[in-house]
Amino acid sequence: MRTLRFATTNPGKVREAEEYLDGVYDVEQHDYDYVEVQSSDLAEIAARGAEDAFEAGGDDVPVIVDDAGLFVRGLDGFPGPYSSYVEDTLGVERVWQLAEGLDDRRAAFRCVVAFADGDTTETFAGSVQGTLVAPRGDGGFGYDPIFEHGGETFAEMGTDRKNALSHRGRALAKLADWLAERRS
Ligand code: ITT
Repeated sequence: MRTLRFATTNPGKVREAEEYLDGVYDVEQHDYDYVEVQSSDLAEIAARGAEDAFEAGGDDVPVIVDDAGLFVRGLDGFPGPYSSYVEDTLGVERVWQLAEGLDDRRAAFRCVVAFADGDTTETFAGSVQGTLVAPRGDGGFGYDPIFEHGGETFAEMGTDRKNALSHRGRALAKLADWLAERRS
């Protein structure tokens, strides 16, 4: 089986990619804090990150990087590209407290998966719409407990079901199709 190296500090992302690419790619985590360029464009952050992580790997193993964020409509897209910083500082419970007072609690998860192998850099985007709710469920990671889609929060779903609906699942589907086409 071919190996894809997932450069991320977040094991939750790796679990989802492993399950999605199961049997086709061996996904190994490189716990590497890639250089995040200052940008509001997830694709630019992910692409530069994948190139940086590929160089850091020092071999020929292709690398993927995933840059994601939660975009809350009633907060003009906040926290967006700053979602990681906001989770670390405010925390998910306080993001819910901010959202609780809003008339419009719709939100989207967006993600861009970038692939780099030294020759080619490609990006694949995915997004999913949902509504912010009081925290429920103990699966998933990050903002999953407050993101509801189809009556359930992402933290109430198994990885399989989340992958079938989620921003990351959609981006991974595009990556998998592209990789399959490239091999044929
Ligand atoms: P790496 O950059 O090392 O991959 P990270 O967790 O910092 O790890 P991001 O910057 O892409 O990754 O993540 C942005 C934030 O959004 C972070 O707080 C995540 O927990 C959260 N997040 C990303 N994908 C998510 C998902 O599928 N469900 C819930 N929260 C998610």
